[in-house]
Amino acid sequence: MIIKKFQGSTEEEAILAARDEMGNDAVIMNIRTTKKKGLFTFRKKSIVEVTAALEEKEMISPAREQPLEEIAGNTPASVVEKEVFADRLNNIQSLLEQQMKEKLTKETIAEAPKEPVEEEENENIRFLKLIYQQLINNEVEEQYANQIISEVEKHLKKEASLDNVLSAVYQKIILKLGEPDEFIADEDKKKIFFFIGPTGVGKTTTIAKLASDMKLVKKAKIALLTADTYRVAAVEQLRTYASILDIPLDVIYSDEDLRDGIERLKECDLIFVDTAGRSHKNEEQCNELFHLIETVDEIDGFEKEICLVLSVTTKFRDLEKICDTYSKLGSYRIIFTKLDETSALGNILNIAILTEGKISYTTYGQNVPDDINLIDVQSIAKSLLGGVG
Ligand SMILES: Nc1nc2c(ncn2[C@@H]2O[C@H](COP(=O)(O)OP(=O)(O)OP(=O)(O)O)[C@@H](O)[C@H]2O)c(=O)[nH]1
Ligand SMILES: [Mg+2]
Repeated sequence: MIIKKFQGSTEEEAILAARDEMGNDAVIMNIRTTKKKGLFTFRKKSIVEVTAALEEKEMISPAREQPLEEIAGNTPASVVEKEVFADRLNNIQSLLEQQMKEKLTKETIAEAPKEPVEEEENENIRFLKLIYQQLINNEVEEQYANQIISEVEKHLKKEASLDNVLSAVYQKIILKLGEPDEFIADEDKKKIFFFIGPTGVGKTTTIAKLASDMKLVKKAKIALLTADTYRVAAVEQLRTYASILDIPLDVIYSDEDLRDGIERLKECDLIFVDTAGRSHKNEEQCNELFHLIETVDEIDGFEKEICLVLSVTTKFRDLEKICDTYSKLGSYRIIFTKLDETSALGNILNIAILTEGKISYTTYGQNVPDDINLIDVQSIAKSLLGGVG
C-alpha cells in the first residue's frame, strides 16, 4: 500500500492534489487542519493535510506458507482503544473490501462460487497478509512481522471478525514494544545515567532535553558530567545547556576525575554523564568507554544506569551490531532519536523484539527541551499499521 500526505489551503484542494497524483482509486484515510510550527504562528494560515492510500497491485505477499487451520481462540476487540483506532480500522477494512470486490468479480466470471465458510477464512487470511505487508512497508524486519502474524493466527477463532484480527495485531505490537520506562528522581535512590551510543545520534541534545524535564518538571537535584573531551565544541555545547538550566557541569578526563566528580556531586539525586560518540566497530574506543563506566560500581550511593541512544534512521543491520557491542555492559535502556526524519518506524519494533529491552523515550526534533516524549507505544503501533500514529 502506498500512503502519502497532501496539503492544500482547503480540504477540496488537498483531496484534488491526492487524486491528481494517485488517481481516483486513492482512499482518503485522514484529514486534518494544522498551522505551521515556528515563530509567529498566529500569522500563519491553516493548512489542510490529507492522508491518502493506494493499494498496489502486488500488495499481498505471503506472510507464511502453511494454512491457517490452527486458528483457535479469539481476542476481545474491547481491549483496544476503539475510538481512536476506529478510523484506521475502517480504512484498512475499506482497502480490503475494495480488493475483495475486484477479486470476486473476476472469480464470478471464471469459477463457481465458493462455500461461505471458506470465504470467511479467506477474508481473515487476506487481511493478515495485508497487515503483514503494511508492517514490511514500515521496515519491520520480515522475521518479526512473520512472528507477530503467526502468533496472532494461532489465537484467532475461525469466525473472528476483521476487527478482532486487527485489534489482536495491534495489541501484540504494543506488548512487544513494552512498557515505557520513565526516568524518576528519588533522593533515596540516587542514580547516575551514562548516555552512550554512536556518533551524532543526539546524545548531548537528549541529555539537555531530559535534564530540563528532570529539573523543571520533576524538581530533581540534577548535575551533568561530560566525558566527551574529544571534540573541542562538545564541552561548550553541554556547558551552554547547563548554564541555561542553572545546573552544575564537570568535565572528566579520567576514571579518577569521574570518582572525584561523583563525590563532589553526592548531594544530587541524579547525574547525567555525556560520553563521546563511538563507532561500535572501533574496539579500542569502546573498551575505553566500558572501562570508564565500570569504574562506577566502586562508588557508593549511586545506582548505575546505562542509556543507549540510537537513531531510528540507522539501518537495522547496524543497530543489531551496536546493540550487541553494548550488551557487554549488561542491561540498558534505549532512547530512540530522530523520529522526525523518517516515516518508517519499524526499527523501534525490531529493536524492542531483538533486545527485549526497555525503550524509555523518543525524540523528534532539534528543539531543546520540547522535542522529546516518553515512548508512546500506542501511537507507534498505529503508525506501523499504516495509521496516523
Ligand atoms: N532531526 C533531529 N535532529 C536531532 C534530534 N536529536 C538531535 N538532533 C540533531 O543531531 C545533531 C547531533 O546531535 P548531538 O546531540 O550533538 O549528538 P551526539 O550524539 O551528542 O553527537 P556526538 O557527541 O558527536 O557523538 C544535532 O544537529 C542535533 O540538533 C532529533 O530528534 N531529530
Ligand atoms: Mg555529544
